[in-house]
Amino acid sequence: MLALDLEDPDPDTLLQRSSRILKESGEYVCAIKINRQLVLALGLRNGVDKLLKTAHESSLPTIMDAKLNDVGHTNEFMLRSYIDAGFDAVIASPLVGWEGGLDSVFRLAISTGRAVILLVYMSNPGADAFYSLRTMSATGKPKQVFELLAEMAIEWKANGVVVGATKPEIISSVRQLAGREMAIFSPGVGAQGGDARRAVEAGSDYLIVGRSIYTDPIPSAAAKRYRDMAR
Ligand code: BMP
Repeated sequence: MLALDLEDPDPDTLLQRSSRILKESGEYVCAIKINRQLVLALGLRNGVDKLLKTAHESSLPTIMDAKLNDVGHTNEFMLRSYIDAGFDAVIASPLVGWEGGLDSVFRLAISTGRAVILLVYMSNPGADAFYSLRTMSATGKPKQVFELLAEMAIEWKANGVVVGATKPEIISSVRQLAGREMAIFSPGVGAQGGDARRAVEAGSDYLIVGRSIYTDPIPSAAAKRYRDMAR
């Protein structure tokens, strides 16, 4: 999956560059992930929505990496804006919990045929400080935070989970816990040091790649390389 996180001080140039990378690399990726940084820079209307249209013309699903993590009514409002702009899926954080947190997100996603992907273990080195904390589950069994989050994803019937490609051993644990059906999305390949082969062998279904594609002198060639590696 292509993480389209380009930066440019000029919004028109940013849109043109993002669109070019998307068109050139599109045939080698299976989806597009857009981050809040691009939404801030371009706006949803007459900006990011143009990229979504381009992606959809190539049959590429679009994922809004909103990391939704607020109370229910604002989560719902944000998700509705993303859906209205044309997004097919959203990334949310399960830390906020179900009731009055992500319940509204799942409800809206289900009623509009959208997917929800939950953050279970982030790819950055500092993520260990929280996601691997040992804690006690409701049944009194000791568990690590990411295990609880993966269990929430299963219970809430999320469409997938995010586990950093930099943590192959965690990918394996989540795969064991969640079974074959749960899609695992792994960012952190390349620029953050994650190894594509190790992530896939550990059980990841989708590699999320940003800088290692869009900063390459030939982005389409880099996208093809990662696609071939994943295969
Ligand atoms: P890059 O391949 O350039 O490192 O980008 C990774 C992308 O994945 C970024 O869009 C980032 O926001 C996202 N991401 C991540 O890097 N680690 C996570 O744990 C979760 C993410 O969403």
